[in-house]
Amino acid sequence: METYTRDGIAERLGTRVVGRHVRWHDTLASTNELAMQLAEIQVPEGTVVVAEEQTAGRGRRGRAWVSPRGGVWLSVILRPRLPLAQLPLVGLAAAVAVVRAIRAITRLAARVKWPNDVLLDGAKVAGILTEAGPEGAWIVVGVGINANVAPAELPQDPRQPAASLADRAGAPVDRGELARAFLRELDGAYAILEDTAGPARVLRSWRETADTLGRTVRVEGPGQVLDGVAVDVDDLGALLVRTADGVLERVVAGEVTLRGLA
Ligand code: BT5
Repeated sequence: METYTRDGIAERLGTRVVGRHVRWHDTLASTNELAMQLAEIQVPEGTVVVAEEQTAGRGRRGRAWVSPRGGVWLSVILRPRLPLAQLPLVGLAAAVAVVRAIRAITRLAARVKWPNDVLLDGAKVAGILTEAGPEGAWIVVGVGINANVAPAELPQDPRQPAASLADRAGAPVDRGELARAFLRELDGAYAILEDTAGPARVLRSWRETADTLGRTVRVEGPGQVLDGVAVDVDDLGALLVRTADGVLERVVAGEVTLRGLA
């Protein structure tokens, strides 16, 4: 039975915050765009916006996110009681939640590329876009997972190959199961994040699922290109890269290309 429906998600979740309200749309420009408007008009925390298809799906820094039917495209509205500087941890927690959901439902060994891309054997299967309101009053966590998207519908960029779960698993993925697994994982991580020891625990789980650490990387932009070894993330989620001259650089934003094992 197809449970990737509003009721199929809303009625079976059993979460604390995430997914308390679910808004279902056939077509939207972008679930993040609508979720940000809803966040501004004070809809309850945990509201999830889902679309079967996005006509103007957004990636980071103005890039487009290809979102045909068959994927899981959703946004979660949160109001974290966290200092502004710690908001990036919400994105890292969401990436871990996506990886765990994919592993649980498909058994595929997904991993995270810093900060929050989800890869399978180097191909991008999911992406996360977090967008925050003034003073961090709210944050919208937008997640796109290429669940049952035909490979031919995905972007063909040799620098960053894309893949879908169905293609890699050899069978269609149950999107209801996948979305519920993700929302439950995010709900758990979100509860953890707000306790005192939470950020450290979230970072520990991020490190366990990361593909980036210990690798030779190139980090591009804004305004710089850096080559080095990704040694760790700091307590705010910034990537620490040791360059050839031994300097430890702290990266808060940029595109990482994985080169090889250090
Ligand atoms: C991301 O951006 O990875 C964040 C994507 C977030 C999408 C979700 S869907 C629900 C919610 N509503 C939205 O409007 N957005 C969020 P970035 O790292 O900038 O990656 C974008 C780049 O990935 C593009 O420039 C393409 O090269 C590539 N790309 C685009 N669509 C893709 C897809 N479906 N699968 C894999 N790669 C894709």
